[in-house]
Amino acid sequence: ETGADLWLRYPKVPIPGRLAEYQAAFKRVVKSGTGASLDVAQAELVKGLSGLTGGAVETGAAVEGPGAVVIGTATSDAIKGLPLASRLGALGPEGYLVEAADVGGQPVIAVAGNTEVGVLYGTFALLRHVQSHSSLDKLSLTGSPKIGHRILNHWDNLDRSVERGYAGRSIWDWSALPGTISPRYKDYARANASIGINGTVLTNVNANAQVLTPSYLTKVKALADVFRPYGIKVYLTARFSAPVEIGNLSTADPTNSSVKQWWTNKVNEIYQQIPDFGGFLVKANSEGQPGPQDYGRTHADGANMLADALAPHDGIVIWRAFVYSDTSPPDRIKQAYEEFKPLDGKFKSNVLVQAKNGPLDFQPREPFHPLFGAMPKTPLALELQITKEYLGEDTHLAYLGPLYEEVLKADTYAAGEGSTVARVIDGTLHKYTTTAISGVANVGDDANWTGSQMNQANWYVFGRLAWNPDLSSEAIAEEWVRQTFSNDPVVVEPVVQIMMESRKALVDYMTPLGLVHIMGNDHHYGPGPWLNSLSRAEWNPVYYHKADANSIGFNRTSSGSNAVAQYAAQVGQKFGSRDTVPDDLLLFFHRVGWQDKAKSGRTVWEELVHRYSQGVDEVGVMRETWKSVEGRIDGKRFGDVSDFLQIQHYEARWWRDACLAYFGSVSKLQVPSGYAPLANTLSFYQGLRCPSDVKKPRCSQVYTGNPS
Ligand code: BDP
Repeated sequence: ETGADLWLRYPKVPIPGRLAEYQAAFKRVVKSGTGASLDVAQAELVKGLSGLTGGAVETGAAVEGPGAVVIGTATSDAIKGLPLASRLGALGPEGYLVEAADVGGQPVIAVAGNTEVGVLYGTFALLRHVQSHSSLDKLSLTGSPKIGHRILNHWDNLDRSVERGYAGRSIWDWSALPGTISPRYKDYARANASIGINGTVLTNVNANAQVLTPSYLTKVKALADVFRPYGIKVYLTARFSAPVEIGNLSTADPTNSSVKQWWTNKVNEIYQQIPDFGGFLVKANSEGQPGPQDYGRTHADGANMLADALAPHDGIVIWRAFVYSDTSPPDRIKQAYEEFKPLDGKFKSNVLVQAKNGPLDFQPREPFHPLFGAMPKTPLALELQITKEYLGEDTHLAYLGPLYEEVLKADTYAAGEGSTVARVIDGTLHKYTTTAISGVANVGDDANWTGSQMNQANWYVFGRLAWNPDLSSEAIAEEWVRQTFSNDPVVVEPVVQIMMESRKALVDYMTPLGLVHIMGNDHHYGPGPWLNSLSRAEWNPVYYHKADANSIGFNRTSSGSNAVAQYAAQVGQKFGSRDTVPDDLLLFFHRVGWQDKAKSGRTVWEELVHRYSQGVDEVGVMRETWKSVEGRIDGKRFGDVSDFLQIQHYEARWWRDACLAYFGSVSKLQVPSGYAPLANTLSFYQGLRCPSDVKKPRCSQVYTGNPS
């Protein structure tokens, strides 16, 4: 197996009793009503149930006997008379119910929704249930999404390179579109629909205006046509200077009437081709991107101008809050709040402001972004990174469910206790009428889609949490393993255990104790805490840890940058006090002496050594644990994961030794006895050059033997 089937593998059920139960229940799929989404739901059930039962499940026009799955909307002939139809109303346009029912005196399984797409979501819920070998007795599956727009953000360029992509080239083959439609587009849509994703931004936030030209819009339309039956809307990134670059105007000033007219015309042109176009995602005045500030206007001026053009078509603007500049305050992380908080209430109703999970930049661990809870009048969208830019890219196994869960459950205290980030973004806290969550996609044209077998889980968990941010990441991990590898407990338990420990292990060997952004410049892959040569201070790792002979850490308390004041009082006090700040975020908020004590009783230096060492050991345990599934899953995927775990183990040691060599050189402290000595000198690590294509031989190949 290459992994190409993702979690939609549908292998024959190996347990005789369960197989018999399924074979009796799944003889044919009866579609009540017509429509493109019903067609794909029926096709998916036929494919899935045929595979799982090992027989040919048929399609049928009517329930002719026992063993039918009946799919339809609430108003369809087969569903409308059923008792469950009355309960559908409360579930909204995308909700579903899957239950045993009686149609024409025959026991059936009904898959019902208020819309066809709801039926499709019910279809995938049933297939998930069956792929997990669960009983059909008292079957009752119900769901409706808590967040309205659940969107992948592709950072894909028109030349098929992918910014921060580690899974090959872009899956959008622009030169072959619209004439050639790769079968992958449909499988991409199936995979997304199966986890409830209902939107995709096709292009990079560092945008290229060309995608808005007529020839590209025809290609975009072709993709939208493939995705539509799966309930997936297409969005594009809008380059703010497009009116100048492709429109021959001399300005892109959002208050200029020609500029407004240009965007209105452009949006109308898009909707002519794509009537359900989702809208624009915009990165403006950030990292060199053009924006309204170039003309002395605000983010709200820029966003509202686009919002006006989109509003007649029900399109939305997702305006990113990822801003920092070299003129920013002495603490980069404060800028987004300072720029956006004063604009609360100034955005049109079809604008969302999208903030990354943390105030810095997708680090292995950072606190939640202080904008969450701070903009009650502006719907905030949460941006998570699925592609692992700072977390070991394709190779390192880091299941991001716990990271996502950590931010969703973080309490902003915006309206007292329980004001979690999840309640902010699902709109319940501030009564947002529009809600969204985005994940920066990790999908490419690699056979396994995501650059590694295990990275598929991060796509999966993003979708499942976007649907319901209250699900547990552990339960989702189990779901994924059951569908992707095996239902055998001797596989499920160890693999879930590896996944659940993996992100903590990575934080331990890369950025323990609240360290951040100490990766090598540009590639962000290997360690580079010593780096200090880039032109802008906040691009350099030394800016973030500020280690010297006496101390380490960034003082963000009231005696420092006072970034803690951007949080609600309870949160700011907790982070700002040395007594209450969790050690996991210690150096993010505090500057401490090397000999100060961590909560463990160890000194800060000893704690750093301890955590770095523990991280390497944890990967060793993950590796050993993985060995236990050998022979219980297919050899190809077993081998893929084993190979990457070996690389990860070596590279964890590289991270540990390089970071401790550097911090030890600054603090003049030695690795205490009882811990492995450093394998090489600091200058050795500083001399390593990490290849820009990290699939090439690793810097860490210098290690031999057991990395522990
Ligand atoms: C940073 C990435 C950069 C992105 C930027 C962003 O390194 O490639 O363009 O985020 O989110 O983390 O705009």
